[in-house]
Amino acid sequence: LIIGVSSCTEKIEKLILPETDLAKEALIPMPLKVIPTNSAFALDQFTAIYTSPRSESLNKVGAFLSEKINAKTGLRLSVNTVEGETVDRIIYINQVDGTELKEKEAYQLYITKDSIILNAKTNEGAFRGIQTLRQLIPEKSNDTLNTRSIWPIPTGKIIDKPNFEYRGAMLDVARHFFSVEDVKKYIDLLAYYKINALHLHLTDDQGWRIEIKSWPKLTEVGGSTEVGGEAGGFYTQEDYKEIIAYASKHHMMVIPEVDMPGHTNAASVSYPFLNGNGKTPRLYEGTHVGFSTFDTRKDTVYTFIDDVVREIAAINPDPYFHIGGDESDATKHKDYVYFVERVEKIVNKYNKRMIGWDEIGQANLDSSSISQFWRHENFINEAVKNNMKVILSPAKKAYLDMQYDPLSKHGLHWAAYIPVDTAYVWTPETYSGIPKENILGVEAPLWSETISNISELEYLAFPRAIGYSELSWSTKENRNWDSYKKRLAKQAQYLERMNVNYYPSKLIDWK
Ligand code: TNX
Repeated sequence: LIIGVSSCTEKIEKLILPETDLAKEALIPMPLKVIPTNSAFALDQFTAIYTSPRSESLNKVGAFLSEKINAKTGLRLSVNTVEGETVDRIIYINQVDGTELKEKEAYQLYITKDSIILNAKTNEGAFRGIQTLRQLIPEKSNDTLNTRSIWPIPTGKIIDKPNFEYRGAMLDVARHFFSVEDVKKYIDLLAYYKINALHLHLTDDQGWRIEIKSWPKLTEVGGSTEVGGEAGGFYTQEDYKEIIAYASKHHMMVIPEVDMPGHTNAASVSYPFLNGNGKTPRLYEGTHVGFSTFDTRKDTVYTFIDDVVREIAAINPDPYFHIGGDESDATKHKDYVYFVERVEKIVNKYNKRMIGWDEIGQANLDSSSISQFWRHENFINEAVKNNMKVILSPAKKAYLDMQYDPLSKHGLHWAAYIPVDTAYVWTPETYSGIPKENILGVEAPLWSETISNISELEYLAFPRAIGYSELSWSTKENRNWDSYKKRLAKQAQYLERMNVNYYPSKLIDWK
């Protein structure tokens, strides 16, 4: 046991601190470097948070930490308010410039028994560091060593930064609609594991889920149903802004996807002039793909797309716009290429970088555009030759809608069964021969043909989404299944406190 002296005059009291090992903590994703010093910082009611500078934005990061400490421990830590005598120990959040902190998401944590110092160059870096700190706070206080409750945080040093800059999760709100509250809960859970991109698949054959003021029938008609025939739904622009604001508080980008020229039945039912497959479009509640297409040779279709991109870009400040582009089986090859090249210009006009599923590799695109690998090696190679960046979402490894095994509930298995180990044990750095410098990051898509509520969403996403966070944040040298599965087992406490319906895979020794 290590004895620390509490400095507060009224309560001079020797705190008894447990021995710790920072290197054995269940941190996910695994930080770059962890150096333990075996003592403890006693988080208790006499701890306060200070930020430097006391800027509004850094103050918000401090307030976020205080809010989360409150939710976990019940303690109320003040942020940037002098409370003199009642404060014994301080958690400092500092904005600093340093050679090791040049990346925007890098941070360093110095934990001693007297203070915690979190250094980062940006608010984003500080926010990532806070997730690490949250994971170090024990779920239960230690009430036996001292006369008051303390939450001992292991001392030592953590130096950390992400391996990939893009660490994403996609949610399909088109096949089944998910409410703003559901999306916020998913953001909470993903942010805890340092995911920084939420890709929303907003439109598909079965539903159009985002209000476009200049084309109101998209949601009135196209948003009125979903797979299975329930009522569907959509986000008003106010709802959508609420999602953006919530994501931004969690330093998470939102990537809006309007899937086209295929997967557009809901749009064409709303405005039949868009349709290019020669049939009369009707609302669709099934799960087939590949039957719909826009009419790629009509200028009015591009006027429509311009309005849609403009309205969404105006409420979604993040740098990317996803145009889908997958499974356009009802579009002729030359029309598909023409369409993607023309839509790229619209996206760029609104100052967004275009992302599309890997089929867009067939078009001749600007190297600023990004191809999302899901299945076609030939198309992704074309994109790489074009010097484009790639997001890795190989269906066989990274699709959250694949069943864990033949007996697990929900999900499909057209690409593979993906048990928790298969989801984790692969190497994005060398996947499919794509050079590492072309890889922007990893994203785990969750298609929603087979799930219709947050509990079913959680069953497919957890625990696998946690593994994708480590695959995209941590270096290859720091990833290891045996270590990961022990750390994953300990996430049960957090998941249970958050009321997450995770899949209790038998591969993990949940305590
Ligand atoms: C393929 S992945 C699709 C989606 C389906 C998914 C089901 C991709 C780009 N297209 O339309 O929802 O399979 O796993």
